Amino acid sequence: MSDRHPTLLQPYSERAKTATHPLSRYLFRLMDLKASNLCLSADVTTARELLALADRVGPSIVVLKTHYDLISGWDYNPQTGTGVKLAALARKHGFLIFEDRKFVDIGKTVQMQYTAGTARIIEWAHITNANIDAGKDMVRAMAEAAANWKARIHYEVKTSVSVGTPVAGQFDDGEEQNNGGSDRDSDGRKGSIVSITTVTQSFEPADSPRLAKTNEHGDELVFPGIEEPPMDRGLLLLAQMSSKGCLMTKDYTQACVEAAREHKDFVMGYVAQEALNSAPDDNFIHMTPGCKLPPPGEEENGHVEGDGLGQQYNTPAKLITLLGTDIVIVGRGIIQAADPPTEAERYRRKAWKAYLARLS
Ligand code: 6AU
Repeated sequence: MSDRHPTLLQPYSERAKTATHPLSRYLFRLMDLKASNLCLSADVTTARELLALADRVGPSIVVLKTHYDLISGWDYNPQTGTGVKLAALARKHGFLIFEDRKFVDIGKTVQMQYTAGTARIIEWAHITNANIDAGKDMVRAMAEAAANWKARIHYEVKTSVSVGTPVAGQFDDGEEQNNGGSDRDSDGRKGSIVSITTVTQSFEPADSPRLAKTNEHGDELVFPGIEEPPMDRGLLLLAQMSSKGCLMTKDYTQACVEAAREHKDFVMGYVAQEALNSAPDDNFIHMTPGCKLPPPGEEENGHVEGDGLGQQYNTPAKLITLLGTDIVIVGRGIIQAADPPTEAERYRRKAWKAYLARLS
């Protein structure tokens, strides 16, 4: 870690003023507002569980991380599907969506994987990540794809279909589809889940506050205290991994740092195990997985065992105060707890305390 880089001692509210990427500026402000530097890794297996978890844990987090490809019943409909429902929950609770896709391929392929195909990740995920083993041109390719996407939606014909803000317990589970229940339509969907109340067509700039965010009843909830995030998309470079025996070398990590500096308008920062800001004007954001707390009642900073499959864990105090990361990413530590929202609050408090300790 670059010792005592100025960003290690700066409050997130200050870093919000100097970060280059609009989404980073927004995220730092959100962290300050919610007193949270916690990302939930929502590694559950059904769309129903994912949406219910996002709704219950949303108040404690600033980022929700998905692996859409491990979710059964993911609904790909671009207007009413799982991505849209997640986006509504993100607006309601104030968090960003990070699809942990770990793109790695030639530039043309990653452009297509990012913007098209079944999942159309760019449409619903504010943030995604890339392993740049394939070379730095891949980052340029993704940056171009994101810029083109933003330009295209700027004046596209917008068909807005209201879906209402979902709440826990109301979510469809793809696995249950086609069971022929009487409350289902011919597609096997529960008629009560998605109520299409308004269809409008208009030409509207993407930064319009009205774009696809309101419905006839005006009942889509929006988190108070901050405006909605900018339409920009952001990339995190997978610079270091938490797993035992990881083959990423120092040279690879350094190449990530160079690629980030070359694409400040698209790269928000890193998924890494330590802070990588070293040049005077570096202000990249760091998110770190492999984070777990010892069970309540045990020594707070004690050793935490790995998962037996290569994952290694550190406490929020070590990762944030000592190693200088900004956001801790926690999956099983929260999901497997008896009450995930209570456990998420415990992680939020510890991670925030570790950040305050770093400042002082
Ligand atoms: O807290 P866990 O161990 O249940 O989950 C950790 C999550 C998983 C991994 O796919 C992801 O974090 N992850 C990543 C990411 C975010 O890119 C990198 C890494 O080095 N280690 C890691 O666990 O969803």
